[in-house]
Amino acid sequence: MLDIAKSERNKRISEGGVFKSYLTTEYGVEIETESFQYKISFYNEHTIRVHQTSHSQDCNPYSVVQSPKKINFQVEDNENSLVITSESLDVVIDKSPILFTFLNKDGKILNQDEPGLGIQTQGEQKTIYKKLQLNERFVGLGEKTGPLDRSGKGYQNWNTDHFAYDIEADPLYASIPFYIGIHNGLSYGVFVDNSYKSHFNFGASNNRFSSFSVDSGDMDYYFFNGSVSEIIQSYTWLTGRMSLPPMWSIGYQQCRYSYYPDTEVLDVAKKFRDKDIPADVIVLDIHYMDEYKIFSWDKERFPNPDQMVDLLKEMGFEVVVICDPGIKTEGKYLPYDSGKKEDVFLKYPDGKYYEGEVWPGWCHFPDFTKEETRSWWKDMMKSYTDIGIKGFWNDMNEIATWGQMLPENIEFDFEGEGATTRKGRNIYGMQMARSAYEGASQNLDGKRPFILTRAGFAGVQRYSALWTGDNVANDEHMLLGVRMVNSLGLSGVPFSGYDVGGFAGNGQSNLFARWIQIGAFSPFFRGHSMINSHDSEPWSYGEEVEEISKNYIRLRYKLLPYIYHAFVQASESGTPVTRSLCIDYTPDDKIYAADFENQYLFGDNILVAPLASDQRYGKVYLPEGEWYEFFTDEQLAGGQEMIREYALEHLPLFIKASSIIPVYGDATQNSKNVGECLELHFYAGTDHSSTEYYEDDGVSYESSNGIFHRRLIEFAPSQKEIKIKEASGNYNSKIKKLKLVLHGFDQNELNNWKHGSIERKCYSYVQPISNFDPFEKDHRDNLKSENVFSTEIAYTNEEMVFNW
Ligand code: MIG
Repeated sequence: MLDIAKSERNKRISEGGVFKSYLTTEYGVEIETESFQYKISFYNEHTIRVHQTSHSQDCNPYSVVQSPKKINFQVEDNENSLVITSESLDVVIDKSPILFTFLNKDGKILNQDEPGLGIQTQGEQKTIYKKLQLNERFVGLGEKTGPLDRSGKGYQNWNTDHFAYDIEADPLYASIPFYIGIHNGLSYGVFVDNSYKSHFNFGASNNRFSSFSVDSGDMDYYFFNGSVSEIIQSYTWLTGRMSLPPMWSIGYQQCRYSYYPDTEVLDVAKKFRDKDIPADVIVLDIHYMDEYKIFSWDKERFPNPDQMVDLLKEMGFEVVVICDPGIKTEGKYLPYDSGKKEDVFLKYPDGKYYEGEVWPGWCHFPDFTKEETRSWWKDMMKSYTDIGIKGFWNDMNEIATWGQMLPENIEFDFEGEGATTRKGRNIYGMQMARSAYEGASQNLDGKRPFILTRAGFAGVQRYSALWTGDNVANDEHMLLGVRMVNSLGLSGVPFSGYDVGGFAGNGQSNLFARWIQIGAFSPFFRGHSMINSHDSEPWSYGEEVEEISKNYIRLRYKLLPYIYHAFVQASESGTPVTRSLCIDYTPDDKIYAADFENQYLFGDNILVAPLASDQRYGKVYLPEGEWYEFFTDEQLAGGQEMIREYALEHLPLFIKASSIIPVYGDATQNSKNVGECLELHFYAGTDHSSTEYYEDDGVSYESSNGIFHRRLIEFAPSQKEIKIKEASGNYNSKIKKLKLVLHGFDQNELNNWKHGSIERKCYSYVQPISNFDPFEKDHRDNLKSENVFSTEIAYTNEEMVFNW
């Protein structure tokens, strides 16, 4: 008996196998053990793939868009280990049993397999155990609830529809098996490239290891080294980046489950214009359809959809329509008939189409993992694109069906490789988003579409924005949404957001006021709420909240050049639009504390400290450096915690000293009406800084043909110089007038200003709120700065230099 137990244990200890032989390849090494093959390959200097496989490979063809690259490395074959050294990263592979250790060039251990556990197999499930490092933190993993630092927590990846989820619920709609580990001033990333259900343990219920498991398929992961921001760059290089979305999709979007009939849709749009609240999009939820059948319109509620779309366009609105994947199994319904003819639907192993029940009734589901299906979907989408619709909201693509128990034996094409639900489920939503993106891009003849999805997987950012599903109208959810969007940003998805105001339940007016303020600093900015709940538009909560909403929506539009530039950064380097402070202030323990973990940088320079709706005092932590209160220009030293009083209309926002913020001061109505004046705001400081002003037509892909207007702006305080470099690109900027706005500058210094007059002014990013309640009078904050200097000149393409 004892012997059996012992040999069983020995077997479990060494499941990585014992080294037999190895071979050096162009990209790394291949190791044979008695049980497995390990393929270790460099993808770039900072990215190395560890792929454990047996004779038949079982990989994910959908997430990675790069292939291995030749870089310089050496292999040293020692008695007990194989050592791979490269310019930025070394890997030591113990031979008996196989164990991996990753080290940086200072010889510091970034990450290592836990000796004694290593890799283990139970049935088809494989788990890698990693030694828990001293005070190790874990961030990322995409759309997950819970804290910024996930240490002590465990999660699963299995795309799941979860209405009104609990604030600790897991899993949710989208899965991104990528996280970043942080310890001892070091950081590394791990992307587990396997679409089966996966499990991550960051030291939950144990003090020995962190681990990741895949329920089946190959254990195939990528290891990244570098700073947190370099790791995000490498991960998004590997899995692809967002292409620049249409400018209008970055504006305010108004949604409701559901606006109907067409006259109500037009009324809502008109109300924005009458009230002078900017907005770009009206979103149509499921009631636009005839009995919820996709690619159809309800004939009574929407008799002339093309006319309605035209009228909305005249008012300056784009239209986004919801798209559910289920195709009702009903004859004489084109998508059903042609879908059967083209054989595009998911099947059971016996070849019968899978049928599941959802909004339209019993449905078949297009197999988006098949090329022919994606091209069929593109043709179906013509009914929308032909009438000028450019926005597509992909819902229910987990796949959600009544019963929430998608059978596990359904077969997916998987680009001809074949897979069942177990491997295909997490991929489905992403491939639906891909179909929408590729289909709409082709149908729209050179115009950028806007694609939104609920479900997704690693790489979904190439096709779509993502929102966090059915949240609840309360403070905890509002703050959770901020963390989820920040976590998505750490995980390669820069364009994401939450239902502003809360989807399920009815929120109080203060909650909406706070939520719209915070939402204005979210990459995707959309108000949405559920059927049978109160109205939830910016004017639905009384005049005070309407004024607040108007201020912050307008502020969003004023900041469009700053935000658009952050989107350009995301599309070029993967740097997210909302940046958890763990990106730029990684070693600062304070930023992970429960009081401060929701704070983030919006773009390069604006720090947002979200505040709950009932909080009149905000606890804020400013990391190292010098800061300005955004509205008042009060100067604040970083590296300190503060408790500050905040009126309801005042969101805690701070600007880094030496920042340059481009602003469209005259923006109105929508993203097409940003005015002809570019304000460049400079905040006095000691550091040199630079940014770019970027403009293009906002709707086409012509920027890739050089049709853009782009220029570097440099601010050198010690040289007392502002330099706006010559513009590059062939786009004719709409800007005619340049306004320099200097914050925190010394009057005496500016006496030397050499470029005409510069005047001391009062500046405010927002309008004062009316005094609705005399008792509240003392609680109104004075959101303006008295100490700003500004000057105006003509805007030209040549280099402009200013000294003082
Ligand atoms: O079964 O289309 O998350 O935003 O309003 C619910 C109706 C289906 C779920 C989405 C929500 C949307 C709703 N949808």
